Amino acid sequence: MMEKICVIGLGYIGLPTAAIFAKAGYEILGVDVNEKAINLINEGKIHIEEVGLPEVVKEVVLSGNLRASKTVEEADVFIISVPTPIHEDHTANVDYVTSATESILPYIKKGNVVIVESTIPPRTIDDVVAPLFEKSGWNVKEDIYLAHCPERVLPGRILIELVENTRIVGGYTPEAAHQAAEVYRKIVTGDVIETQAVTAEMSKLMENTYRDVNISLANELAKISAELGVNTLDVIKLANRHPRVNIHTPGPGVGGHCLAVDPYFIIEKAPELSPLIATARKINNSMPAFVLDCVKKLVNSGGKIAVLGLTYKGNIDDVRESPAMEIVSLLSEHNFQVSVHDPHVNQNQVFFPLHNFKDAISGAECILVLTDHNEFNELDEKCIVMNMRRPIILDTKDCVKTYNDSIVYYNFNNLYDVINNKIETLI
Ligand code: SAJ
Repeated sequence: MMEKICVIGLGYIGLPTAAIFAKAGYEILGVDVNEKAINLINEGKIHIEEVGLPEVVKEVVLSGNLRASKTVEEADVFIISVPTPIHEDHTANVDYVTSATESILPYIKKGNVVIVESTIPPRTIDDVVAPLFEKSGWNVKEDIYLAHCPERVLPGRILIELVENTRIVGGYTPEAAHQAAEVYRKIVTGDVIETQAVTAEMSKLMENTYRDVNISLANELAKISAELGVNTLDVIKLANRHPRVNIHTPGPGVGGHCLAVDPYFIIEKAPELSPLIATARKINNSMPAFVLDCVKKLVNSGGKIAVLGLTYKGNIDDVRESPAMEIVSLLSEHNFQVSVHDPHVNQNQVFFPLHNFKDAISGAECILVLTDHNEFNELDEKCIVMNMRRPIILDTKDCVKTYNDSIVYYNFNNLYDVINNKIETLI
C-alpha cells in the first residue's frame, strides 16, 4: 500500500523533503499558509532557490505524487517543518510549531507518525507538543508515534544532504523513535539513529553551539593577538597542526539563522548554567564593533569606506542576520561614507545602494572585506591603485590572495599597528 505523508511548511527544508519522498513514490500532500507558494507548486514551479529542486518538484507534481494545499488531510505520517524564529529577548518563538500541531489534530488517527523537524528548544516535544495531543484526548505514549528529527543540511546541497547525512530521530517513546526512523530509512542512505526526543533536540542545538563557541574562541584570540602583536592566523594554522586541535576562523561576526540563534535556545532553558555559551554569543556579537574600531583607526570620520561583501558567509546570497549588514549601519552611524559592492546580492534585498567594484572603491580610503566570496580572492590591483584615495585593504575574512606592494594589506595577522594607533590617517 502506498503511504501518504503530509508535510506542514513548504520552506527551505519542507519542500525538498516533500519532493524527495514524492520522488521515492509516496503520496505527498504539502501544506503551507502561503497561497502564492501553493499555487506555484501545483503548477510544478517553486518559490525558493535551491540547486536541483525546480526539476524534482516539476517531475513529482507532473507524476501526481506531490500536491500542495492550504488545508491538512488525513495521512499516515505528518512532518512538521515550520520556522522557529527568535523573539527580541532571544527566546524561541515556537508558535508556528504549536499552530502546525493544532492544524493536524482534527486529522490524526491512531497509529499515525508525527515528526517535528523544526529546530526547537530542549524538552519542547515533551513539554509543548505532546501535551497538545493529550489535551485533545490522545494517549501519546500508546496512540501516536511522536518524534523529533532535526534537519542538518547546508543550503545549496539540500537534496544531496537530506539523503546522505546521518539523521538523529528522537522519539517520545522508543517505539515512536523506531516508527519515525523507519520513515526516513525509506529515503536516507546515511545512518538513521534512534534516540530520545530531548537528546535529538539537544544534539541539533549543540552542533551549532559547538561551532559558535569555537568561533568565539578564535575571535577572542584575534582581539588578544591584535593587542599583543601576535599573528592570529599563523597561530591558528600552527596550533591546528596538533592532531586533536581545531581552532576555528575569526571573522567580522557570526551570522545566519542557525549558529547565531540556536545557542539562545539552550540559554533560555538553563540561563544560570550556560555562562560559556552566553559569553560566546557576546564575543561573536562584539565583532562588528571591533571591526568598526579598526576602521576608525585607519580612516578619519567622513572618509569613504568600500565594503566588499554583505552576505553572512561566502558564495551565497543570504544577507539575513549578516554581521556585514550591522557593520554597514555602524559605519554610517559613525559618519563614514559607505559604498557597498556584493556580486551575490540584488539591489532589492537591501535598503541602501549597491555599486560595482570600481564605483565602490573610487575615492575610498579603505576596502573593508566582510565576506569571502570567490570573486574577492583576486582584486583588480591596478583599479585599486588608480582609483582609491589611499589603497588600504582590511580583510576580515583572509580571502584576498593577491595584492602588490603599493597596496597596504591588513588581516587578523597584522592588526597590532592599527589597534595601537600607529597608522597615520588622511585629513
Ligand atoms: N564562521 C566564522 N568562523 C568559522 C566558521 C564560520 O566566523 O570558522 C561564521 C560564518 O562566516 C557565518 C557563520 O559563522 O557567518 C555561520 O556559518 P556556517 O557555515 O558555520 O553555518 P550555517 O549557519 O550556514 O549552517 C549551519 C550548519 N551547521 C554546522 O555546520 C554545525 C549546517 O549544517 C546546519 O544545517 C545549519 O547550521 C542549521 O540549519 O542549523
